[in-house]
Amino acid sequence: MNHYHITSEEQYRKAYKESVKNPADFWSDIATNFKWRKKWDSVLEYDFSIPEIAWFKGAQLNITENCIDRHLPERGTKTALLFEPNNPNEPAQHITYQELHDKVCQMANVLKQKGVKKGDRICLYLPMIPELAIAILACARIGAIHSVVFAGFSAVALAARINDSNCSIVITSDGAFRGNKTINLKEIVDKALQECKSVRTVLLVNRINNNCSITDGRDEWLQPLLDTAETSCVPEIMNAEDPLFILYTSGSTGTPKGMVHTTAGYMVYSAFTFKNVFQYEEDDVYWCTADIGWITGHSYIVYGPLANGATSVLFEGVPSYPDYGRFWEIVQKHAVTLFYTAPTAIRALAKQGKEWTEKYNLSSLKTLGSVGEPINEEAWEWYDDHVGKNRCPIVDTWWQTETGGILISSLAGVTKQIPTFATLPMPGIQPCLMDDNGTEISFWKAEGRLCIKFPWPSIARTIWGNHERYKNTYFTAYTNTYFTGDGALRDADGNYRITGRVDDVVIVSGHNLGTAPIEDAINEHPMVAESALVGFPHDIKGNALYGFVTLKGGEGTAALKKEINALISEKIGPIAKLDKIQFTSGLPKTRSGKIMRRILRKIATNEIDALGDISTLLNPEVVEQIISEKK
Ligand code: 6R9
Repeated sequence: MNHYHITSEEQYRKAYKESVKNPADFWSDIATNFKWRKKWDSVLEYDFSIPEIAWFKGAQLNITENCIDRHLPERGTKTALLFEPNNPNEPAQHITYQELHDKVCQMANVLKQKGVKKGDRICLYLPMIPELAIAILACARIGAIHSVVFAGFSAVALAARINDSNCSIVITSDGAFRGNKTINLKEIVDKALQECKSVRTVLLVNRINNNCSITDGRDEWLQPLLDTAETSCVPEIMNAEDPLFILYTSGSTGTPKGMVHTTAGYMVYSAFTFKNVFQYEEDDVYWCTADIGWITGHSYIVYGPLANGATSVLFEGVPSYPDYGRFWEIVQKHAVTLFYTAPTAIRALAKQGKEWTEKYNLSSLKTLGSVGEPINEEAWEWYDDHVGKNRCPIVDTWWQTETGGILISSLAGVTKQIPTFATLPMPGIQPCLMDDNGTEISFWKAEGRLCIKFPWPSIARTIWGNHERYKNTYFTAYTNTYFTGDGALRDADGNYRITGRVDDVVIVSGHNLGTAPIEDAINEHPMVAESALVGFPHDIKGNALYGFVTLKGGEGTAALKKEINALISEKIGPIAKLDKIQFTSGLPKTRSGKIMRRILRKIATNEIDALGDISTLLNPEVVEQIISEKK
């Protein structure tokens, strides 16, 4: 039976069972929903000890034929990308599948004119504008490997990523609109390229009409080249395991890891999960608020939705501009039915009160999604009450850059949702929990380190240029198992609740202390805005706890430290009391809102020479300050 669209809990159970019992049959059935130039010889070959993983070996295809061409007969005039600009007064753009086809082909032809060949790496450093999605697809059309770098990253971070994979071309823009700011992207690129020898051409999108500098022989405006390029381009025939893209994710040692995703498995899995998690139907208007610079944007703005022939909204701006009603205004304006965002955005918007959600008509919404961090109960309830009006299922989707697609989530309205639980694995996903001794926990109700025992089609195949690091990071902690780096709790029915990164666990006097619940206790103090805990070596206890605490106002006194520890004693127990408390004006955070405990850990252990690249942080300046104020 073909399980491409799972519509009942019973069918989910059946599909899941089949996917575990006979993965090859299960995935080859799913794969028949796509267009192949040549069928595969084998569905899966793998060996986690090398590690080597190959899905649909021997098959040939082009992912853009699946995301664009095959939709043209029936959906040529349907909107593929719905672009909503930063400025609400600038008209939205509806780019149909036919137009997308033509634009992608033109961009692909320009790249070819510039000498790009299959396997070349192209860096895309662009704001959230249609050209970014088009450039991604243009690379895929001709078999070039795209490496998207989030356009909020600094010149240092950009240069490191360009150099790591030796990109020959950078596609960027003169600038970006972000809320009430304009950002001079070209200036950042110019600075980065002083350190990059591999780049021979820079192609420029004109977005903000500023007078940016042009380096003769290297920089060229894109539009005139596009205008004269053909609107058809024969797709390059790719092997199933040819690399599709590289996407950098931060690692615990500080240097970014270029995760490599390949073609066929990634396509099949991102499309399959998009369809089922969101229960996508033909007339849906789907909006994922992530930036395409993250994996969420790759899989669930571009590839997954387009492979299903969906209408995908691309939003250039921010949730707070021109005011905190912007998201809800867009939902109303485009009658969005499926909405996917992050807990950090939900919390930020909840803080602004319900006047904003009440001001707009949100009745088009059918399903809500969350991704990026554990969603706390308060945020979950607010999302459910004020956005979903208690009538939209919420899918809490757990996955990673490395996994390529959603691994654990409910299926909207089909399987049960439980607040703060990601719930059940997707078909084909075999999670397990490991105890502290590295043994798989055999009973259901348990807490441990989350691993995946069996490959799935969209698992990253390597780290660009460093297969050894790939092996060490994901496949050596436990034999024959992919280690996620996350901790999880499993209930008696097999539902998973992700508790956070396990590197956020500190062992104090032999007690395994998760930092999250202690931070929650600290944050209950009325003066505390935020806190982050890390471990540092202690002669007797092995490790002790170091707390970085930011206040809403007022002074960080010795008396306040006492109050904080009293609160921890009361909520968690005296074992969890902090040995050191440092009051800070802020905490180092990633652009997606994750606190960088790795940096705080280095500060706490006095390893400030080994901080790694901190320029990608939202607030790098806060690191200096924390170091200088440390006693
Ligand atoms: C997709 C994405 C991956 C890490 C992951 C985990 C955390 C993501 C989550 C979640 C709890 C969820 N995470 N989704 N934690 N519940 N629904 O975010 O990829 O940027 O690589 O981050 O994010 O800790 O290991 P990436």
